[in-house]
Amino acid sequence: MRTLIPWSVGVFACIVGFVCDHPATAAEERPNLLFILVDDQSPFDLKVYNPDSKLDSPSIDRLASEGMTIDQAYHMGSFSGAVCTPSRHMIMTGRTVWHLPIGPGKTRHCPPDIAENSMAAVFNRAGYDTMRTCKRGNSYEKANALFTVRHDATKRGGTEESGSAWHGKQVMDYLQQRQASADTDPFLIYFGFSHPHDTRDGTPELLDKYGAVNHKNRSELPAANPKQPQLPPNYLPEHPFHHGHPGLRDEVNVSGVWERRDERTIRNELGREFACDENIDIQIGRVLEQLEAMGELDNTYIIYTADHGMAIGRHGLQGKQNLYEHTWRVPLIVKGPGIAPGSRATGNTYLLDTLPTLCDLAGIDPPETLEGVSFKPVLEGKQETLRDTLYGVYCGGTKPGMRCVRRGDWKLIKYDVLNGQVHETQLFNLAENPNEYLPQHHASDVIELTGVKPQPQQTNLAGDAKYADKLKEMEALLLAEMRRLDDPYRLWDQPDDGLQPPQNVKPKRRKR
Ligand SMILES: [Ca+2]
Ligand SMILES: [Ca+2]
Repeated sequence: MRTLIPWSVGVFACIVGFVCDHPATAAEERPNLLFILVDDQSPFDLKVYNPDSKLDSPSIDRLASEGMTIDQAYHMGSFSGAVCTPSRHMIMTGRTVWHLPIGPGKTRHCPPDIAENSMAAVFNRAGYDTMRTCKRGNSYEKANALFTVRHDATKRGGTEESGSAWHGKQVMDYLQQRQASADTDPFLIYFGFSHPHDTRDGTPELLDKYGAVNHKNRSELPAANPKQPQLPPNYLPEHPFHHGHPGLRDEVNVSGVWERRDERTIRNELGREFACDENIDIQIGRVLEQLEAMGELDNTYIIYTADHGMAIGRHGLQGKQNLYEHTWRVPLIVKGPGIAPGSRATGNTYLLDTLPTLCDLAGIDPPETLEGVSFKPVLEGKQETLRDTLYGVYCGGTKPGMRCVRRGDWKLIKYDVLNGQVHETQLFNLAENPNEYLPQHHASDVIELTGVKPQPQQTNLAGDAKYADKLKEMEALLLAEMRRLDDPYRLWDQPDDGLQPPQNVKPKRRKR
């Protein structure tokens, strides 16, 4: 009950000889930080972003009702099919996508010793206790290794030991050990999960709740079940043109889905996703209760987010390698001291703003290598957004790949893939068309499946002469962002700027 009666605890600490020059007061007490990162989750799974969702997530709902929900949080993108990897490097270093210690920018645009300014390093130096649990791999190992206590393992099974409960247990054990040893140092806990990333093996109870099965037989469809989540409103049986990454695992080889996009397959997979989502929510609930019991909850900032979103049938896609809102956006909910309960803000944040924000919340001098911006002023209600313009990239397949830019209600996506075979432009007004409906969503067979009949203006507006000026403006904005962020590529209808784009790295030949 430290936050309720700091004086008596301070005196107690003095008597038994802990750290004690003088009793700590609530104002002096440095906050704890609990950073929760789930693997592959669209914000639209969650009721706080999508009131139509069938997902039960009482713990996340609680964070939202006691804290702030940020509506426009994004990851900046990826130059690799493993979108997790650059995303997690951005989280760890607070640097932009082309300025990371991996990828095309690593030699020209990133200091060599950046791990020394990554999340755990910064907080260790500031006297925080740092602890981490997460999946293994597709991440920034050099930065992960710096957490003082670390329990990483990939847990995507449907049991306590093999699933999300294992990550929950690591945090519970850690908190209980702190309690037992009366450790009063502030902590930074990186509470990562391996789910809802596939394989989405849920627990039997939760699979049953969402009418899903761990479907393994490639030659059969999973059973239909009315308890399964409905098809997403922007579901399509196939994407209207090739996404540009042939043979991409997430689009052709996810167990239970493979290349199928039919209703039964997608609804079953969404049921599996929800079973995994709810299991994560249960683990968060346990940890919140433990913090409350320890008297630490009120002095802890809790940040909930995902490394990127996910399609699962939206726009006929299955994976995380696209720039539609369901995948480019991430959930971001923050509860903690000074944040108005039940508040919302637009935000316009990136995941690479995480480390600057954690430093700001903890009152730590941020390292000079950060390129993100603290969103603490947004959390305090002093500012609605951090920036006007948001940029996104996916180019883990054929180059130069996909790019997008958003400003206000307007969003542009461009595709330059398959060696010039695909040149596509999409322009959306997200206030009118938040689900990014395309002409294909207006087809009667699609409407019959989803039950959603989009309005005529809810479509790709790129070819509409009425919006020619807006299109030009957004294209100029995209080019300006590509230049500003050191994007090493240019699209077919952009000046080449004299760049020599990086060549595709050929995979190393395996020795026999
Ligand atoms: Ca991921
Ligand atoms: Ca300690």
